[in-house]
Amino acid sequence: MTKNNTFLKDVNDGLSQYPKYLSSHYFYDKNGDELFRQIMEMPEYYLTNSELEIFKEQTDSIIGSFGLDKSQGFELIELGAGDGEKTQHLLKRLIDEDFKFKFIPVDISNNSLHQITERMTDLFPTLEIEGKQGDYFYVLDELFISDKPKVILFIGSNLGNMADETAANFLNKIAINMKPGEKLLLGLDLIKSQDIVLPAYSDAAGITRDFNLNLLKRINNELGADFDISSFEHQPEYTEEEGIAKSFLRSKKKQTVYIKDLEKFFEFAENESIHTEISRKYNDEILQRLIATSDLEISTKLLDRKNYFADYILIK
Ligand code: AVJ
Repeated sequence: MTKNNTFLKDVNDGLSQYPKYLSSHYFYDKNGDELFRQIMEMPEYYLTNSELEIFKEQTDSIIGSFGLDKSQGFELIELGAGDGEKTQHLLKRLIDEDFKFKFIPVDISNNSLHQITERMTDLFPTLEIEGKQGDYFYVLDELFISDKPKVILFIGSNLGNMADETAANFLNKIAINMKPGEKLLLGLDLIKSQDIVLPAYSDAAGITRDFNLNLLKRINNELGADFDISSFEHQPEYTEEEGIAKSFLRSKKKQTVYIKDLEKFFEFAENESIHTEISRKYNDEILQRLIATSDLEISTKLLDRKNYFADYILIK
């Protein structure tokens, strides 16, 4: 099936079920990539700065936790690399300290991959870099073909977009590919109070709103739908008890939407919402539960000064 057919099928399935659902996976077209970059610069979106602080100020602890031998080459694989803002601090220190390694950023977006490759090549002319385009869920096996030692980075709390069962399966899939002693650096946003988390998903400038609504624009543009964007509203939810930020698109009125490529109408009741995203927040117990059936163990945990975010180093 072609990529657009998968999109078409997922949209059909998601809008035919109750409650309606669309995967946050589809946020990231060219426009969505740009909006997410802007979200990361919003003052309310603390995740980026918290993890950036860890990468800047605890670089030596991160590298120490990898337990690498300088004389031996290794591959540094970053899943969902994005713009590399945080990773550049790690790369710089590894290069300064004379580690021999190849950097392999993996991203679904060719656009992001191109930008990160350009950025890192500019910053570090001697860096060996080889990007890999694809959904990390599916390209994982191909990344482990070489027998070079590996360090895997999966940062930015990207895991949080997966339901716990999917996350556990994914971590297990990574673990199966790792060799004993190899490390996975997993960056996770921590459970904390609503007054901190909720604004991160409802910034005052409205970028997160546009990011969520962009999904409907994409369906209009790519599948010939007639969503009236202005009659839908971004609706974020979070409680500390549950620890999961959720985003919805709420229909402000009763309306019908036509999707040409499906030759089908979809009805929306007033206030009916489409569930579009989960952003799970974590603590040690939840992570322990996710890795319980894999061969991974927590070896190090690094926190930012506010204790908002954690980079866990997991060892197989
Ligand atoms: C890229 C998955 C970490 O869930 O916090 C940001 C995406 N969604 N604002 C997150 C996102 C709305 C982000 N991750």
